[in-house]
Amino acid sequence: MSTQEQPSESGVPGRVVFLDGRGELPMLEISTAWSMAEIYLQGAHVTHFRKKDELPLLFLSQCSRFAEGQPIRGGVPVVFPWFGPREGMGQHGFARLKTWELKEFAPAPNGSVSVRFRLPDCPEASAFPAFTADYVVTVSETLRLELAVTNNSTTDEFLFENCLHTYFEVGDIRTVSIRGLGGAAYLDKVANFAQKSETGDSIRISSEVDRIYVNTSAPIEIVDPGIGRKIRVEKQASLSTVVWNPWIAKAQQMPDFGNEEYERMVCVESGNVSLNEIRLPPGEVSRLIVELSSGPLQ
Ligand code: TA6
Repeated sequence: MSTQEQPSESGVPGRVVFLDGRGELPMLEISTAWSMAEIYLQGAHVTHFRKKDELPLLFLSQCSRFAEGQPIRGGVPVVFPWFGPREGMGQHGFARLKTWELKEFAPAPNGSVSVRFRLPDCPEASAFPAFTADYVVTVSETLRLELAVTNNSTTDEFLFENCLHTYFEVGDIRTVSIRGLGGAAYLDKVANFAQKSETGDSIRISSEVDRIYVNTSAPIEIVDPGIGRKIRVEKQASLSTVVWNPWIAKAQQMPDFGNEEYERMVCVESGNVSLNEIRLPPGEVSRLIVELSSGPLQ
């Protein structure tokens, strides 16, 4: 285990500790004046973020696996270069299953800590044009995530999907409202991907919900009276928002998810999936940015 500290204006150091986490998987523990975070190198997976005066912002299943090449259930899975199932391949791409390289970490004078990871080359990538995928996590009073994909090909465009598949901790899903998607079109996976339109300004969940909202760049608010918290999801270069709660039956079918855990989580995911697939020209860069913030309900 080793520790790196950097003094800051606030006098409290932004601190990065390297250690072996669950399943002996290497991870970083980051502390700042405002917050704590944990990031596993497998999948560059943020598994924990908590502001000092709040409950954890991210949900992590008590039943999650922590084993090489196995997806972690909760936190922020990095979904790339495809979303959903793919013939003969894993669900949600291979990026979340690889051990990303730690390229740099930069405690800043303002007390925030940024860590940059790079997806190493791997056999699965050979099916795509040459690309570089970097992921920068910035921990402060907010959690800022940036997935930058560069098409290194000089001839071929790079078709891919990206999604930061964020699992949020909530008090009781039955009392939560999700705002910001009023009027947006969506694909309803529970109804065989039927195309629908969101009629209400506020979404409530009382059964399995699995919706891909398309052509929407709107910020989302998760209003949680159970915890007495409002979470804000702001995004850049993202046209898709996915809302998912497995509810009872699906929860019971997932071995790495507790039967009752659907009550304490909701996924609000930001990226470009399905109809919003990215066609990145040669030499261009795609930067998906998501910033998560929270505060008490007014
Ligand atoms: O983003 C929603 C979704 O596509 C759901 O359909 C469900 O499969 C969820 O992702 C979880 O996927 P995972 O591969 O993490 O089990």
